[in-house]
Amino acid sequence: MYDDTITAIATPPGEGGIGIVRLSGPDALPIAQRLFRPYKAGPFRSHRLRYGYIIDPSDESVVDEVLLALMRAPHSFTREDVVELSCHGGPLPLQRTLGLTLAAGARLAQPGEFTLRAFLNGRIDLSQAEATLDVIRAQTATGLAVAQSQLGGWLAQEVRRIRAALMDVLAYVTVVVDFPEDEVELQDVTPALTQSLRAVERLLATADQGMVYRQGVRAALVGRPNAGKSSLLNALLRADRAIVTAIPGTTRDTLEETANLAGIPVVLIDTAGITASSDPVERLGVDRSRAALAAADLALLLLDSSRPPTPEDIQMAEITLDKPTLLVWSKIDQRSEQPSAELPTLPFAHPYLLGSVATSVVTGAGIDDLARAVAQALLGGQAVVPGNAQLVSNPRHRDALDRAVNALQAAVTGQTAGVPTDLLAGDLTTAMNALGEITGETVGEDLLDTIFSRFCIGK
Ligand SMILES: Nc1nc2c(ncn2[C@@H]2O[C@H](COP(=O)(O)OP(=O)(O)OP(=O)(O)O)[C@@H](O)[C@H]2O)c(=O)[nH]1
Ligand SMILES: [Mg+2]
Repeated sequence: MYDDTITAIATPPGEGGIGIVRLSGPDALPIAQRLFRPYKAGPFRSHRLRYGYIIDPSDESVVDEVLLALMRAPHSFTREDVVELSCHGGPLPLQRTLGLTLAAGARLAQPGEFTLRAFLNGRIDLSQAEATLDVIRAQTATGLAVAQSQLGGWLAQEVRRIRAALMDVLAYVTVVVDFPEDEVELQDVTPALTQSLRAVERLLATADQGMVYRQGVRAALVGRPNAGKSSLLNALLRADRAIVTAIPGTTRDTLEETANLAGIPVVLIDTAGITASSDPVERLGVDRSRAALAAADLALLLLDSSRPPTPEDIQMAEITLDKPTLLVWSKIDQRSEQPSAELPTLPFAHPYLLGSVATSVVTGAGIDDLARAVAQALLGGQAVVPGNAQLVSNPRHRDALDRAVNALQAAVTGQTAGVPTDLLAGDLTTAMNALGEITGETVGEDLLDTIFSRFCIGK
């Protein structure tokens, strides 16, 4: 437990209905009482609201009319005494109230310090602390479900269960190594190791999908001028974001906007139609388009379905050859053929072509199909989120699971090959430490600093 009391404005800057100054630490209530004048006299009880005023003790002036909430340790977010002062949500009342808590003896909190205390005081583990940030930053409902699920602690429980099983094996191995003269009955630990290995592998197998929901992905719209890229961007966003005209070369600069495609936050990048033009401005745009494509996870290659592919189309298709690509036949409302008539095929093989969809921004045909196709492409064909949303979604966790798998594989291989038992202890310790990094049982201060510095002040 800490002996100092921290304070911060917990709500975002700007104007709002209310804004909250939060205090946590042993002196949270005494400090608050130095500036709070209750409307009615009476005791301060935990989890009860008190109505009153913030008073500047230097001149007795009223700073704001507020509600004070007291949450006594250990029944609070940090497991310390917490006081929340709900002020009017303007910069001045909040800044002045904050200033008065500082003058009364509190210290300004570091970014993420409330959550850090919740972690260090054992209320949540590190994966739950990280999940609080994911909840705040979730970009889609599915991303939020994944974050809430992790906040609920399933990952921590699963990791602890696997660590406990490995601890049993390690204890046994240690006895065999340290006290060989004792007649410990030799057991085959391979089945226990294999079981743990499979459990870690099952977690790891969810990570690619989980990270897509948490972090989102980047998809670049490419195609020759006038293919309909900006129109498609607007249709997927359901907003008139990009300028659309019948003049080829309308889009000069790349433009990014996040769309929610089947629960995945997808940053769509509209690009300038790449041509061999000598117009210097357009050439700059073309360079940016190539850069946008290079940094994207997926290419949406647009071909105008109402006319046969041109050499420019082929040139465009060729620059997508090293990217996972979805082919989009645009403007199907303008085709002279029957809607059921076959679309032309690409006149060459594309090694990473994941499928094709025909769309029209005029009739809306194919737009939802395209969103689903993008999701399918990004999730390796498994677009179904489990009902409990239990997916590993953090690269740090994936990296730790990866190292645990490697160490456990080495342990299993070693056991099978009859490697001396003391070497097994090393692999087991490596695996357990890697798993402990997820829950925070085996992390150093540097890593904690890195993780919590990404939080906002007041969280
Ligand atoms: N009928 C029809 N017209 C479309 C469709 N999509 C785009 N267009 C038209 O095609 C023209 C070009 O559309 P844009 O979206 O600006 O094309 P672009 O690929 O962004 O073009 P640049 O920015 O020049 O590279 C405009 O006149 C659009 O109205 C469609 O699905 N059906
Ligand atoms: Mg455009």
